[in-house]
Amino acid sequence: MNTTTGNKFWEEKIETISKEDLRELQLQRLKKTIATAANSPFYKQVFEENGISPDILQTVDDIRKLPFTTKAHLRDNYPFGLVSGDLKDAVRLHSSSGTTGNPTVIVHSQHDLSSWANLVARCLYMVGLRNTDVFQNSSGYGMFTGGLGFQYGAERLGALTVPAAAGNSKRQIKFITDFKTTTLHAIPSYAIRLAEVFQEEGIDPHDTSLTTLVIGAEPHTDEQRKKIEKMLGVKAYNSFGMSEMNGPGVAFECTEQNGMHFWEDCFLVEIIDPETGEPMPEGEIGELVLTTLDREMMPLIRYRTRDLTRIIPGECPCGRTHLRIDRIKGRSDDMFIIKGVNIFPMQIEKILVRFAELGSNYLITLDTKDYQDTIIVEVELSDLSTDNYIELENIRKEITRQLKDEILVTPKLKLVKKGSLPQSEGKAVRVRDLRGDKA
Ligand code: DLL
Repeated sequence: MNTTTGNKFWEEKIETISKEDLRELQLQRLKKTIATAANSPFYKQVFEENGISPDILQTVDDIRKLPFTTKAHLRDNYPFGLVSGDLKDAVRLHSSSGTTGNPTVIVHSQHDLSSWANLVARCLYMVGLRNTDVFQNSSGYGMFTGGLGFQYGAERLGALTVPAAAGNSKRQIKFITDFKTTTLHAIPSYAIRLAEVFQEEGIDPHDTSLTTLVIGAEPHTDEQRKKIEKMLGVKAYNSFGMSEMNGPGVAFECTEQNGMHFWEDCFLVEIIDPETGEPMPEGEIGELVLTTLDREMMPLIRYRTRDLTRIIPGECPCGRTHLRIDRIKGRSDDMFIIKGVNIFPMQIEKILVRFAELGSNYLITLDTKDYQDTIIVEVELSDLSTDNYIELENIRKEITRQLKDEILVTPKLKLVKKGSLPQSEGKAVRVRDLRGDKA
């Protein structure tokens, strides 16, 4: 670990490890993970049924001999059926906010929390955070891992850490100004909201000490990132994680801003065809499947994330050897089908972001009318839009045309007043599917 300001790496040796050494390290850790997992009631049964023991692994690719773990397994074995360690050594529990049924629960030991904090420190160091910086976290604290996850990581790095927590934008801005915050963590939809409040308060964010933004936890397009960077006068780095894999600190962009490095010493990455479960050809989009390699209380093996992405081929000029994944295209369960066409919300966002007359808050509603699927896109206007009805109508037609080109069906587009769509405190809700309600 590195606390000096001159070095480019938090842990140079591990971040620049050769591919051969990395594979060897992964193999050793994978064997250990399987041996540990066998102590949980769930994996004990799975391994017995499938005749699995650590010595079936000759190479890392032999992981394919093991079955997948899914969210349903976590729910069905709620709360502790996948816990492999002794609960007396467990020190923290996070749970997801599942809307139906049991939530998913992840339990951590002291070792797990320390490993997690180190990974988050590694990410933050990579984008330039140092112990002389002030790091402000606008995530919700509590069960959502963006709060405590970043808190302990930034503290491990040695930055002065401000646990501002979610909401209260005026107070966030006061903290940024008074404490000279240099790096802010925010979910992308909130970063936009904050930029708007800066404007309302008559403060130019470019005049503050803020230089770096860490954004993640929800899908966003590269266009959205650029817009946020411009509005707040910062460099914004994409951060990927999920509670089942600790939380944040799983994959993170470096200063090249071209894909997120996946920390392969702690996670084994597979990209599979979500239909067949077979590996996708190199560089192609598929479902991300992850195995923890450094977790002792609750290891997960071949966990199906439902997130769709691809591995970016080639080496990164930053010198880190850990693979890079592309921006998350969506979740396989986010995709909706309208008139037989598969659509991801990000395809719609990509078009909306092109228009300066539009704000960033939008809502897609799927409904049925006369036995036909309909798609309604409501989007807030920005301060740059006009009041002139004819001009607005022309803009509406142009956006509708571009949306049709992208998603192949014609949506009903409604331009609505700024601030009129619901603004969530946590992750933005972009799609409302009312089709099932009428059945
Ligand atoms: O969102 C952990 C986190 C907190 C990540 C703070 C980054 C920053 P969950 O609430 O379990 O955990 O949600 C995980 O969010 O499977 C993805 O679908 C989505 N997601 C997370 N990061 C990104 C990202 C946290 N950078 C789920 N881009 C994941 C797109 C993301 N989607």
